[in-house]
Amino acid sequence: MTHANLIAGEWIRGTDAVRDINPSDTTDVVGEYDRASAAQVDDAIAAARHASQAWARTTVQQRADLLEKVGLEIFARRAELADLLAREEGKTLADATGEVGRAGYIFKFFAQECLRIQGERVGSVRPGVDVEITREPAGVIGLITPWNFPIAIPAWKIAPALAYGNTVVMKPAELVPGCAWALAEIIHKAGFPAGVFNLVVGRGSVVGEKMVNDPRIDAISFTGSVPTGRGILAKAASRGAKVQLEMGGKNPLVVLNDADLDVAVRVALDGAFFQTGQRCTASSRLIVEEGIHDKFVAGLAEAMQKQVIDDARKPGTTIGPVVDQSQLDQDINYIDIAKAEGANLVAGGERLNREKSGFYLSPALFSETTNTMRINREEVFGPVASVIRVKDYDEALATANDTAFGLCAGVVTTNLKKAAHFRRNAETGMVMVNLPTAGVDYHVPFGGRKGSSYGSREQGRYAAEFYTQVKTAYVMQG
Ligand code: UN1
Repeated sequence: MTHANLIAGEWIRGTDAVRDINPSDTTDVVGEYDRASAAQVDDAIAAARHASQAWARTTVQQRADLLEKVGLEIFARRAELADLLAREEGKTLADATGEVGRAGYIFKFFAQECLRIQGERVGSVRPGVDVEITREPAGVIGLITPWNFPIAIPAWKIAPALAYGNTVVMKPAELVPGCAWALAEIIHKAGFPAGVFNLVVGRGSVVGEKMVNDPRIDAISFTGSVPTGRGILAKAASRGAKVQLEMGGKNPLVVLNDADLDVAVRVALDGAFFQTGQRCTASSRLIVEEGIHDKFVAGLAEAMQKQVIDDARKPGTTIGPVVDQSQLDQDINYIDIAKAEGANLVAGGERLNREKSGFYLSPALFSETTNTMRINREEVFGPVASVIRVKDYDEALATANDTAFGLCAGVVTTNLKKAAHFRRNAETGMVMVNLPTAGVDYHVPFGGRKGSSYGSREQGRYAAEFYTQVKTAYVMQG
């Protein structure tokens, strides 16, 4: 089955197509998704621009009703969408089901959020003048989404964009066009006016490039790698566009001597390896205090042996495959780098063969690493984590903060004072206490500091910062 792009409310066929491959079984083609040509991207941007004014003037009730409809439809099709997600991306069916639910709730949340768009009225310093501060739509938004959350990340960008009265052109990652296409179909069928939401599948170098450079796009929200994000920022900012970037992480999980060992192992296993470690929030640096170090490493290695690495849709699988060959090559390359740097491979890191031909890799745990090694400086984006031994809490905190990234930091401890201190002093946008660094709520701000993020926060009501622009009106009283 072929899938066209959604441009100005019509399904427009492309010239060539992306083959969406199942990473659990590379003989399984999930579908063919047409690539939009540069001229078609141009049409999509023109359509979004054209639809922009009328959409900005719709009532909050009209927008709330449409978003609610999308949310309900996602829930009605949850099982089918989860199967598609697990099939094209490789996360387990349970994780995929959770992610589809998250996407549904995000639409429902922003349906309500439409009704809460607020302004302010303040007194003027001048007599006889009223001052009113309101939020207006940012305009036409370009969304560029990654492959690791094929429906939740599109949802958390599209829903606020539409809720606050913007129109959208979205380019999903070429590895996972299936979920994006399904979501576009749901949005189309819900009855949004033509051009309010446009889907353009294609390469970053063609479609993404055009979106980033086109002056008719007012703002770009991107989630993906650091080099791509930096490139987008340079180009989009140079023409004055608003930019929001969510990029990498090298998230620390600190385990203190007083931690409950079972909690520490469970939190590390989930944070580092679930969803094949393919989360920008994954815990890739496990910073462990001396007194609990050996027990923790042994406990985590034991828990890793119990994982079932297999077809994402097979009952019982706990960790699915790596997303594709090039990501697998990158993971294996970093495992080799770590070995060459003198890290000790405690468990895993092996290419696995299963009944079907997929990109299977056993999760890899390194010990005896230092924070200066490349394995602890650079993001791998796979099921690879390393343990850094530290002598006390102060060294743990300093090590946690000694990184170019700042997305999320976690601590496992039973000591309230240290938990509170860590929470205050971690140089990250998000902090977790006795919880994995990955796995976040859908209604509160998401984002990082330092090299992890740029611009204002995503999600929850904080999303308004990016998707609206503020107007201050001074009115002479009649
Ligand atoms: C999560 O950990 O639940 O790309 C969300 C990512 C993040 C989303 C993580 N933007 O991994």
